[in-house]
Amino acid sequence: MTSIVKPKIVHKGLHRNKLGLTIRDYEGGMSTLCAGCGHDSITAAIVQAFFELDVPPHRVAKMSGIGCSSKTPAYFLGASHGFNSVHGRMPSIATGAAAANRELYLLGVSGDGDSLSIGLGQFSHAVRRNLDMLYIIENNGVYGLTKGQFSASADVGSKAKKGEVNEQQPIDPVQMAMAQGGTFVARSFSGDKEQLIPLIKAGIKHEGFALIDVLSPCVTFNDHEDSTKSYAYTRQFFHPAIHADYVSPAEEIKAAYDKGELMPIELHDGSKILLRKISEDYSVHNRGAAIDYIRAHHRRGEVVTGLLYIDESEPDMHGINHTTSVPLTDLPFDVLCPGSEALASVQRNFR
Ligand SMILES: Cc1ncc(C[n+]2csc(CCOP(=O)(O)OP(=O)(O)O)c2C)c(N)n1
Ligand code: SF4
Ligand SMILES: [Mg+2]
Repeated sequence: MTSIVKPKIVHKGLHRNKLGLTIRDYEGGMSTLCAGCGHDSITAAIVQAFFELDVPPHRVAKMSGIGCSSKTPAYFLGASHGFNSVHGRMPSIATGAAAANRELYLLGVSGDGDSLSIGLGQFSHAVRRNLDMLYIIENNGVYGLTKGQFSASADVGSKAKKGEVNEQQPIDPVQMAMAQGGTFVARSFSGDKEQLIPLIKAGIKHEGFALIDVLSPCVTFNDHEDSTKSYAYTRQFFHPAIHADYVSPAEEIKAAYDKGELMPIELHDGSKILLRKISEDYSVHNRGAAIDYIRAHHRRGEVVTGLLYIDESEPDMHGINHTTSVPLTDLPFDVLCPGSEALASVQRNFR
C-alpha cells in the first residue's frame, strides 16, 4: 500500500495515555489519498479511539481488501499487525486471524465496493458468524480507486462523474446486518468525530461483530466533467510532457449536531444528504423497531446515524465454535499437531 514515511517529532508536552504512549504512537504512514477525502477523517478517528482506549498497538490486527478505503490501514497503527487481502476477501482472512489468536483486537476496514459488490457473501457470513471484530465500511457510493464507477450503495438517481444516472436500488449494509442477526450495528459520518470516535471505541470493545457504516465523501468523483473548469476538460486541451495527474485539494466536510437533530450536509459537488442523529429515547435493543425506524426515515430522504442496534447476549464465533482461548502460537506442539495416527483416525471416521 502506498504511504509516505512521516517524520516522527514528538512534542514533549504531548498528552500520554495509561501506557505512556502519545497519539503519535498510534499513527501510521502519511496518507496518499486525495486531500479532503472522508477516509482520512475516519483514519484520524481510529487513531484517536485506540489511543483513548489505551490499547497496545501490537495487540491490534488491521485487515482490509482493495480500494482507497482498504489502503487506509497503512495510515494508522504503524506498530500493529496487518493484512491487505485480495478484493472482497478480508472477512476470510480476519476469521483465520481470530481463530488463531483471540487476544488480538481485530479491525477490518473496507469500502462499499469491497463489501457490498465483490465481497457481499464474505461480509454476510462474517455477520452471521458473529466474528469478533470491528468492521468499518468507508461508504462513498463509488469505486474511488478505479475512478468513480457506481458501487452497490449508490442511491437511485445519483450521478456519476460522466453524467450517467444510477437506476438500481442501493444495498444498505446496516439493514443487511440487522436482517442477518448482527449484534452491533451503527452508522456515522466521517466528519462527525464527536459521534464516530465513541462508536469506534464501543465497536472495539463489543464481543462479536460490530459494524459501523461510515458515510465518507469521495471528493474526486464528485467533480463534474461537463464544466469547462473541470480537470477532465482541461486535460483534453493539454499536451502533457509527463504522465501525471492532479486532484484539487478540498476541505474536509465536518458535522457537529445533537441527538434527534437533522443535519443537511452539502457534498463537494453541491449535492445534499440529510443526516438524522437518533434521539435520546431511541431503543438500541429492539431489532424490528430499529429496522422500521431506519426505513421510515429513509422514505423521508433521511439517513439515520448513531448506534442503531446492540445485542450483547449472543455468543460470538468463539462461543459458537468452542475455540481455544490460548493463541495457537502458545499451544504445545503435540496439541497443535497431534501426528499422522490422529489424522488417519479422523479420516477413517469420514469413510
Ligand atoms: C478481483 C478484482 N476485481 C476488481 C478489482 C478492481 N477494483 C479495485 S478497487 C475496486 C473497488 C473499490 O471500491 P470501494 O471498495 O468502494 O473503495 P473506495 O476506493 O471507494 O474507497 C475495484 C472494483 C480488483 N482489484 N480485484
Ligand atoms: S478517489 Fe475518492 S475515495 Fe479515493 S482517495 Fe480520492 S477522494 Fe478518496
Ligand atoms: Mg467506495
